[in-house]
Amino acid sequence: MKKMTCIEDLRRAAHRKVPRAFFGYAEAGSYSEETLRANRADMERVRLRQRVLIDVSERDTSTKILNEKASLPIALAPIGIGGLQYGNGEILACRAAQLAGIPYTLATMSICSIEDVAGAVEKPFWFQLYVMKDRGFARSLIERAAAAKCSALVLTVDLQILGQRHADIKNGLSVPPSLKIRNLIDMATTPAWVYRVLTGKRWTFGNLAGHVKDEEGVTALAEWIAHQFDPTLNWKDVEWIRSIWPGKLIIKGILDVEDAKLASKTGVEGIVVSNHGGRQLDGGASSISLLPKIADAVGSEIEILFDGGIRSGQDLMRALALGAKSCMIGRAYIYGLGAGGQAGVARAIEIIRKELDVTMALTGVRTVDEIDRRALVG
Ligand code: FMN
Repeated sequence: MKKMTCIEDLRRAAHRKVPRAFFGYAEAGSYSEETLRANRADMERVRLRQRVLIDVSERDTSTKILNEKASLPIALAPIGIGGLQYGNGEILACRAAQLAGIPYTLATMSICSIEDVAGAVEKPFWFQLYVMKDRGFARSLIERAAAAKCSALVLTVDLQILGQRHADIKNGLSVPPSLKIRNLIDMATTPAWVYRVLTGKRWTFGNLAGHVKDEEGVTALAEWIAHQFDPTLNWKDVEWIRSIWPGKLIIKGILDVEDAKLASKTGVEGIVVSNHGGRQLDGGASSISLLPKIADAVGSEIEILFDGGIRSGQDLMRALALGAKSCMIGRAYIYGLGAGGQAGVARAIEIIRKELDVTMALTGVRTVDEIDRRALVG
């Protein structure tokens, strides 16, 4: 893994090792992918300010996220079917995060279930919730997360309806899934991937087991899920979840100042400024372009996390400078997972740690708390 010097190296390795359909799933944005591209393009436009002749011999990348110590201002974002990038992927990513001293978020739509992960790791992790039409199911997920001692609930609110990702349709991953001969040929070129996935704990949605009869198979399950995303979801549901989840609650998918103000009045501990990595509303703004306004409006009332387009420690620095207290990374670690399982995720985190450390030194900053807009040009 040492030869992997940047996230792009991990991306290329994952491209070789993960079958096309599943690598394409991780890469894709919705529709024309304008917002996906804007996340990166706008990130790169934020210019860091070079400072010199400041004693930066003692530097510290550690911080607190929601009042818990973290060795870096990042958490691993929830990634649906992450376990199909590498067998048992969620367990491996969670272990890498915990060894590195940062939070890991397990997705509702994970392959390994809440209980699979809880039974395989040492410390509590975060759980991401999609509130489905079947509120009894949502409640049962919350109860399972509490029983597994999850330390935060991340409520994703930007998927009341699924944004179309063309790549998934072309690759046979839409609903109903229709894997074609081409998928099988692709898989034949990645035998190590096939072996790991087939010998892993599971290869379908672990948290949803039992929701359709086993004999009805993956197609029925995928259809059940697609009909369960709930367009009626509203602020009353947030109140309801707040009333039944006693732990830390984070709303993920806020991209508007008005929504951020409403969120700050609900009693949640944090929000994630996010456009779901460009996978939902296409044609919308990049998350980095909206971060400063949201941070100015509610940053003193509620903890602000950020995601979208972070591929380096420099990007992390940009987001912190624009008002995020910490960030989530999605594809940056998923590439690592596809490239090398736990070691690949660990490598992704280490790459970002090193880059942040060097960037702090070259911008004259010694601690994460010191990072603010003075670290930027203009
Ligand atoms: N966000 C969720 O809240 N729940 C999910 O199940 C989920 N699945 C995702 C699957 C993939 C392959 C990707 C790339 C993102 C997914 N997201 C999901 C969004 C991420 O949590 C995060 O917001 C996004 O990846 C951040 O952008 P980045 O990939 O540029 O870092």
